[in-house]
Amino acid sequence: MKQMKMKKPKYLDTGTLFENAMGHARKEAAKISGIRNKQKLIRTKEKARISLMTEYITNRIDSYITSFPVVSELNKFQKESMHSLVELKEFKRELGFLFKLNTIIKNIKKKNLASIRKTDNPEKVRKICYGRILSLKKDVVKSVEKLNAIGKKLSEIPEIKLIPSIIVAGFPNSGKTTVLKRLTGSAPQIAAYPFTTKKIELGYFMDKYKEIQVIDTPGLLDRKEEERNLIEKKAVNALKNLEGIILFVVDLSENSCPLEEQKILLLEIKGLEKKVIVALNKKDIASIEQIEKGQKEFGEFDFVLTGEDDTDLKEKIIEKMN
Ligand SMILES: Nc1nc2c(ncn2[C@@H]2O[C@H](COP(=O)(O)OP(=O)(O)OP(=O)(O)O)[C@@H](O)[C@H]2O)c(=O)[nH]1
Ligand SMILES: [Mg+2]
Repeated sequence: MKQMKMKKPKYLDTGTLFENAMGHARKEAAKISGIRNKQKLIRTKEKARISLMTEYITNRIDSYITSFPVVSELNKFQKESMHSLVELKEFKRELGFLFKLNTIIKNIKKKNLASIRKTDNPEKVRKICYGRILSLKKDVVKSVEKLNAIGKKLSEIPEIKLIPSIIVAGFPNSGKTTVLKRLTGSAPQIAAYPFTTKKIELGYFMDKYKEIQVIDTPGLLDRKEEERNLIEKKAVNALKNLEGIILFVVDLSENSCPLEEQKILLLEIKGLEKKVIVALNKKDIASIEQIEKGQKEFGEFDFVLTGEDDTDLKEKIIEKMN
């Protein structure tokens, strides 16, 4: 199954990184034997400790750095998702800073391995080397902590499957997530207040042997792009940059917003030139007048009355996909 994969940043625990590195080096170096000349044995062990200790740290930092996604390799949806979650400038600066610190550690290793060959006090050289590396610990920890927080935010970016999809959109509180749940059985948070959904949620249902993906988005208000909040921007990003049929959910009961205003939002979304299905939702609590008004107001679109049971909606989706 093809998927919009994105690298998942690793989490690096710096709490014990340096101490573990030293412990690991000490233990491994202690195993070295078979050198008769005592002076040579000591030198070999101290050399090994420098290499093992530094590599323990730099290998982990290297694989940590490369676990982060490369912005230039992302598609538009992922790039915009990243934008809405983290400050790109700060992210790049922090990653660059950690890379530099890692290079410094590698250079300290090289320099000290060179001087340990010439010295008659290898233990002293190893201690100086450890001291220099430990003096960088504070900076490494600070940088990794920032990157760990960034990585956690990035893990929110959904892995969208590249299969026939429905993108659910509409005003806050109109019932989008409820529709997702009724269609797919998936159960993200549903509540009677606006902006319950703060990120994109996915669900799936089967049409015979074909899997259909339902992409639930946060609520949108009918307002200018520049006035939209970060949560709304996630919805706009999905609507613009993902492939699929838009399922516009209308709150017939007008609890959250009058039908006319919901229609204006839909007309704006229509401009994206994607296929649209309208779900006239909450029919169970809407008055007959509201239902009639809804059918008239949205009559120019392919619509289905929904609430409680969404069998008709499923059929409409499948029909529209073929
Ligand atoms: N009676 C009735 N209530 C509904 C229906 N659909 C949703 N609701 C209720 O409307 C409220 C909002 O539902 P959600 O599914 O969270 O709405 P949403 O559009 O996802 O909201 P945001 O994520 O905040 O944009 C909840 O209290 C639901 O139980 C429906 O068909 N009938
Ligand atoms: Mg929701």
